[in-house]
Amino acid sequence: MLALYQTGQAARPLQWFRRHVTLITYGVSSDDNAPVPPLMAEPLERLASTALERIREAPSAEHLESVRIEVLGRKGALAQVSKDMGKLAAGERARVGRLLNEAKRAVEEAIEARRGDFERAALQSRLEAEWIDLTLPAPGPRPGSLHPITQITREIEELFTSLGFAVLSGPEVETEHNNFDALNIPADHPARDTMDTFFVEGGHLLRTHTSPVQVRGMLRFGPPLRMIAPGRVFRNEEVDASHDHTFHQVEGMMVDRDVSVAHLIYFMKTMLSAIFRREIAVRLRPGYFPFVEPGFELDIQCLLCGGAGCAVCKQSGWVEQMGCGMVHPNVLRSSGIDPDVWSGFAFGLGLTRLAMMRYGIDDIRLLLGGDLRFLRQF
Ligand code: 2NL
Repeated sequence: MLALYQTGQAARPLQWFRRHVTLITYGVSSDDNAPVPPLMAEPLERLASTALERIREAPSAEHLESVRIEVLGRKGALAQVSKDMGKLAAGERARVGRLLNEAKRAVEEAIEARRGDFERAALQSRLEAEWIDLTLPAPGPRPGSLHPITQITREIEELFTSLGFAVLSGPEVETEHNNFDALNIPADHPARDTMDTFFVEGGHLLRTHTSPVQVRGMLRFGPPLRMIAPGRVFRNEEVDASHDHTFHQVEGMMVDRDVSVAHLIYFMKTMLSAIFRREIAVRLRPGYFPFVEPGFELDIQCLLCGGAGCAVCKQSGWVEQMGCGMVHPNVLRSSGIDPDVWSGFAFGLGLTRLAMMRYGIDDIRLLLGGDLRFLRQF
């Protein structure tokens, strides 16, 4: 690469030097007589003034940096001049050296100044975008919400406590006796197949319903007795959108002298009207549960069509809601209550199904899945 090309004379005035010393900083011409391209012919001063102009007009800090590298960098234009100075005569070299230093300082200062412009502009735009009003009151902790099943459970608890019922709870790991035998479901009873569950070492099992809590209630308090037992129960289920291995129910019972189906109907209507927040019509059909006699399937009049018939009630006007009945004498006896003196009604209501109906949840697995995006909606 050709660089400084020297006109020969040593002691020319500076002005002359500025006009005539030609810097060839880029490229090589194969033909020495060919006109030198304008960029290659840039005198040092023009190199500097072009650089200063590019610095002034640099649109961004990144662009400015690329100008800096081109001009001041190790392989930049000024470095090239500096390298080519070796070919000058000693006197010329000193003058060119001075010029070079001046140019370098001017360019460096201009770059610093322009960089300062960009930094101030960047700070200004951050200050405009990121300000906060410190006089505003703090937002405080984000409020949480109760799980939909907890909400329904609490409503039902409130209603029943207002009607003189106790709210009881009991262990989720139960004895086979409390979960089955005491409920008129002996070892060889076919109902055991429909309530397959998880057994743990030592013969205990995960309760399949909250009935064992009622057994404990009867043993502990005796009659007369009004109680409900909401809670988590377990079944060995093939899990899909409508079956989970873990779900919630509430059972309840009232044992007193002369309790009849009339009492049962009154309390069920009252409970369901509170849950659905309107007057609910109910219908009883015979239904089988080993722990009651007689046992009933309780239907409510369809809330969508009011009983006229629609897709939800399959044109029948009624929707199956829960099971209930009069406590079986064997069950009373097992828990130390004389069925000749006392009678009672009992019921079981699926809270999981109720929550799904109320909130339009179409997959049971969402309820216990723990996904906050789901839970935050309640
Ligand atoms: C259903 C049906 C029912 C009961 C639960 C009960 C408990 C005792 C004695 C007598 Cl200790 N009965 N519970 C009675 C009838 C039906 O549940 O389909 N539940 C979701």
